[in-house]
Amino acid sequence: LPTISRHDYQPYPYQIDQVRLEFDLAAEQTLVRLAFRARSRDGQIQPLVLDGEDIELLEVSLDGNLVSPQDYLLNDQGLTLSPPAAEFDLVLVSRCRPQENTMLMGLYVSGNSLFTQCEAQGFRRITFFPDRPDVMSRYEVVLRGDATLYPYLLSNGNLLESTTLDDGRKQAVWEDPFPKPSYLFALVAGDFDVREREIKKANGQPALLQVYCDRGDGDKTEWAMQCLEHSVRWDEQRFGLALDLDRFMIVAARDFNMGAMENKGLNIFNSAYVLADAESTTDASFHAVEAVIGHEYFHNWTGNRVTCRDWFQLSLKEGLTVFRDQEFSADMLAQGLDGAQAASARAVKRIDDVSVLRAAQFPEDAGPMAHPIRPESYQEISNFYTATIYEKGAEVIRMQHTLLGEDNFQAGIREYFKRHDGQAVTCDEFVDCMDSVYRQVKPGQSLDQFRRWYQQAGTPRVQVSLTHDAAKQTATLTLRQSNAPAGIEDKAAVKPPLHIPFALGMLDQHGQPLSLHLDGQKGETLVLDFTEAEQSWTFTHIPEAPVLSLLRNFSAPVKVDYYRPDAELALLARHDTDPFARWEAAQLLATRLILSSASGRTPSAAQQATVVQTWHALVQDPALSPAYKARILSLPSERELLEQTQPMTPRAIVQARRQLQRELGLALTPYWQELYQFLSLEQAPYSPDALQAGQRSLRNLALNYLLVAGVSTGPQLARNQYDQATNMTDRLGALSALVNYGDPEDRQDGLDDFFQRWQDNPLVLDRWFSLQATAPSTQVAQVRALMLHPAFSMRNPNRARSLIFQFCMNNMQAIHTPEGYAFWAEQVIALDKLNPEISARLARVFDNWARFEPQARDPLKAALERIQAEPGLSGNVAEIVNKALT
Ligand code: B3K
Ligand code: ZN
Repeated sequence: LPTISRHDYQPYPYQIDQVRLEFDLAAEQTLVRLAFRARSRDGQIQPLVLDGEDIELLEVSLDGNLVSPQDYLLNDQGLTLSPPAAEFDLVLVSRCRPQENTMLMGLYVSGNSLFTQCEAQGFRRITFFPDRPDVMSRYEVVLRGDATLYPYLLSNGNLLESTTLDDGRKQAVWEDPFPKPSYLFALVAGDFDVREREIKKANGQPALLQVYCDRGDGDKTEWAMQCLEHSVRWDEQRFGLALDLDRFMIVAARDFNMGAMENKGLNIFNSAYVLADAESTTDASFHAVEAVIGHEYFHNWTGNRVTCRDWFQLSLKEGLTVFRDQEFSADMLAQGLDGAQAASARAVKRIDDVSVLRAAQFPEDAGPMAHPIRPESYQEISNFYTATIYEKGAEVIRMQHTLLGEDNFQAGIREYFKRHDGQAVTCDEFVDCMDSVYRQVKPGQSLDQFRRWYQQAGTPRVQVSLTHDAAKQTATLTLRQSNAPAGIEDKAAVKPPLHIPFALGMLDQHGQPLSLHLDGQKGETLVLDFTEAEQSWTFTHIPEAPVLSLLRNFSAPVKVDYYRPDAELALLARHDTDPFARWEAAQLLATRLILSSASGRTPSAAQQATVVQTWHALVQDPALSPAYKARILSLPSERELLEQTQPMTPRAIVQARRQLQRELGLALTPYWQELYQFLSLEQAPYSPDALQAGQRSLRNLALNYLLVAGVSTGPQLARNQYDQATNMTDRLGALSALVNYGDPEDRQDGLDDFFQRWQDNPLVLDRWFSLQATAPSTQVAQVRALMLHPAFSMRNPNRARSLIFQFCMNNMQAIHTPEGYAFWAEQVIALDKLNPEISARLARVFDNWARFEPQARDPLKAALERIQAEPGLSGNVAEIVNKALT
């Protein structure tokens, strides 16, 4: 497999201003006619290299002259031509076969419709083209297809005309006024329900918003439409960025590799992130729809108007756009609240985002695929749509936001669009813009050192120590940072210190917040510029030894090491005014207890009592919002806990976590019951708003504690909740409690009933598969049986994810067995034959095999070797497996 290096970047030798594409669409075969005029950038005639994969070349002509096959070079990667001049016209006809396209890259069939997915390198599966983000052109697109099958023919930009041809087919002509890279091209052909809304843009001009979905699902797109309108408003108000098109379309597809795709003016979505109604959709999914609709919409500026020069710069658009969607969601949650309530609402979103980072990105940074947010090399770009590029990338943007503050950050954003609108740029050029503002507001400082975040892989560790001088009334804080080698490229890496914005506060021994004084700065929270390997700060006006509240709001993506007694964590869990750090303290208390019992030590009675007393205080705290309370009373996820064991001991973690759940369920039974009853009282009409969603999630948490502890009233509460539910959060919450902790009869009755109710709704059926995939009672044999269920299909990524991925990732008891590992390898191989991009994601589940306990290591290694030995393995999976075994 060839490795592509960031430093090998060369600009494309030709400029292509205008592209015309004509499609004769049909599922079995589609004819594509491409025409463009190319102009050499330096006036020299150079070979014209066009990417092309899995498509048939039928005809090519240059300046009107047919080129015969002896005069071009065609192989499985593309076509090379010898242009007649430095400027010339090219016309090319090719054929592709959407029906046979199981990779879901390029033009493919989903349901009865045709969809495209081009990012990163799918356009080359549609036609021969320089399929790279720095070649930007204006597109005119003509679509022709059967009028009955494809009454809607959609592409990017504005609809110029829509006609019926003499042969009865439909034809539509689209023009996108903005130059774009090929990865943002899209077309859709099919029959849909459409929801429309006309809005006024910031400049007073009208714009048409449309949401398309399968016929029959049209009543489930109201929420998506609302989210889209909120996204437009939010980007106007918070970022000053207005919709630049007259029409903005979202189309839902049942078969989709990822969440969604930001094609200019024609976003194509996994239907899981469009369709929503109270009956069939959980609160969490409502919020996921909002986040993804926001994300794709925000790409219209951060990604589309300014795009990436090359794929090493992917985080330029993804990190920034994730940061934007996180802020959008937080602002929506905090809407109408102020002060501590708003802070707590935003903290809930922050907690959820940090949990994702820790469960998905920290392990990546500690495994063989570790890479900087701007990678140095890759073999298969689709393997680099990672938690590092997205989530850590967003943290790196967030740190710039923290260093600059909102107003200066927005000034940096304005500078970015002033300099680069319409261009394909690098991460460095983004930081240059932020740096230009930073230097103005912080004379003598710069973001030079900060740029190391783009170069270093690995999760830095920060060690904390504190001394207090009672006589001088000072507290001296010392921080030490280190970033161990990460990934297979990083063996001997020199890693100079990073610029870490480290937010902290202090409490006195009674839990009262202290006002911090440091070199003329004063405040309850201060952000330290932590730039050296070891650095100290002395705070004045501190009469007694303080309790540190560290890394407030998770101001940097690092791990903090600080030894302190449980009692201090308990104090923080009850009193910290920073809601994130407060949650963190409670989590850390529980984590310590779980990790120590997982490692075979019996936790002391005092240690257990501290956790129970803390939970006791929190469950009764009237000041906490329900959503926040649900977070702070939950135990850390298995994945986050596992990540902290060395070697990793999955089965011990599952048991130890379950044991603490049981203890908390038992010790606080009356409180869970009371909470449950109290939250069952109000029955306002369903809304996914923060208050209602918080109440439902807290009620489900209480129900889970009751069931896991075996409290006798639990199952009846769950059965009633299931039967009486008017929304999916209640229904699924009850069913999942029964499936995970109930007796076999309740489990089976619940699952059967759920199937009967929802068998015609694919997104809900995915839940039915997931529930069973992750149930503690499920073993490999049950998963194999479910794979034979008529509703199961490997070809639908959502279905494969709901059963196979959920089982391999989230059923630790069953997957960590010899049969489990063999099953995983078998499914990676099976999936690879259909859809390598998805298979490579499954392969990644155990790329960190070497970190597991000895009894897991050998069979996991054997399973990886089994995959590696498979003939005809895709480049996608090969890259993962080879790196894992290096
Ligand atoms: N930009 C797309 C990613 C699609 C990549 C597929 N290999 C989704 C997003 O981040 O918005
Ligand atoms: Zn994105």
